[in-house]
Amino acid sequence: MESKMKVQIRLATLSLLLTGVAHAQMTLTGRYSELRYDYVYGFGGDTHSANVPVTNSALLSQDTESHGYIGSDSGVWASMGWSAAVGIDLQNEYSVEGSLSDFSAIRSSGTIALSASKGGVGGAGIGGRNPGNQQFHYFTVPTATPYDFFGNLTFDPSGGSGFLALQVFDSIVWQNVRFTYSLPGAQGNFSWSGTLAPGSYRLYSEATANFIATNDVPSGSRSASYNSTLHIGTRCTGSIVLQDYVGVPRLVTFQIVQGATTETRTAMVDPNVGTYEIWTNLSGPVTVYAKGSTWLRQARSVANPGLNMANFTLKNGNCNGDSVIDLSDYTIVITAFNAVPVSANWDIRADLNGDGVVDLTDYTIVVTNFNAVED
Ligand SMILES: [Ca+2]
Ligand SMILES: [Ca+2]
Repeated sequence: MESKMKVQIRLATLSLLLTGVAHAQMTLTGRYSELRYDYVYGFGGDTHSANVPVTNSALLSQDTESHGYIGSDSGVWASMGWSAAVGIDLQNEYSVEGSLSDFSAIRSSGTIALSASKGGVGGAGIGGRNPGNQQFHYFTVPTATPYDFFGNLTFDPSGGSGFLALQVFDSIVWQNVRFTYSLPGAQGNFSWSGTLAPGSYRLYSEATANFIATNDVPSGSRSASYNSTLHIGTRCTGSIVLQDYVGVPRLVTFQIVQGATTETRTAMVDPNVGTYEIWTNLSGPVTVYAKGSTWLRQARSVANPGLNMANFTLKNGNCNGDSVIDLSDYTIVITAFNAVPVSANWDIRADLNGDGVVDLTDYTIVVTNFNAVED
């Protein structure tokens, strides 16, 4: 007879097999933003200076920081006029796709732009540095996971610099997994892929710039910017047709379902391109659902998520976005019939084909697909 413990182990193994591969959740554990600038401008007793940091470590799913300064002064010294001026704009933002405890992407971007000028004996200098425009995003990876890291870094080499780094903590220091210093000129476009081992990681983004006006170069401006997207998980692609539609790109929501686990992802779909790209932390058999604002949800069974995993053709006519095309949708089109965006009865949900007018074309879409239901 088997012992009670052996039976429990067998049951645990069985339940693992039934639920498939465990869902690996990526957790954003920390965030830090700093916008810092310093300046000196003026002359003699009319000199102005400061070193201003603006920091934020609130952990949110998205945030934007911006800060700026403009200053100028002028005067007369020994019968000669002088002037001095500085200006700076700093902004950064980030967002995670998914939730803080189960994200699939971190997007980070930032800019710095500054200028300084002087006349006569005046002096002016400004910098966004130490660090300038900086962001950290800390996260944990529980199991070996693929990633795609792409973006762009630009700066004026005569007075700016910056970098983007994907780093892992080796229990003593942060080590670079990917680093834009490896790019030609240490800037430009980059697109890297690989696999992250389990561990603690951070995305480190920074841009700096500075300019000091001199007698030789009495005025000037400098700038730097970065933007990056870090996708965690397996990249999944396929074709998607937004039926009966000619308008601008639309957001499609995907749900990737395995047992009790559901991941929600979104992708902008350009009807002229007709493809999608999403990332998942699931492997093994899944059901993938795709749904657009006025398109019915469609389901596809996928043996293993990845490239070319499933193609969708979404049926249009679901004005109210529920699970069926019926009288409610018909009524929305009839109520807005003949409307254009400036009309009193305009309802964007009724312009099913996205051409800017509610007319017979939209009516026909509802009538043709009448009574269709979602997967
Ligand atoms: Ca409906
Ligand atoms: Ca229309």
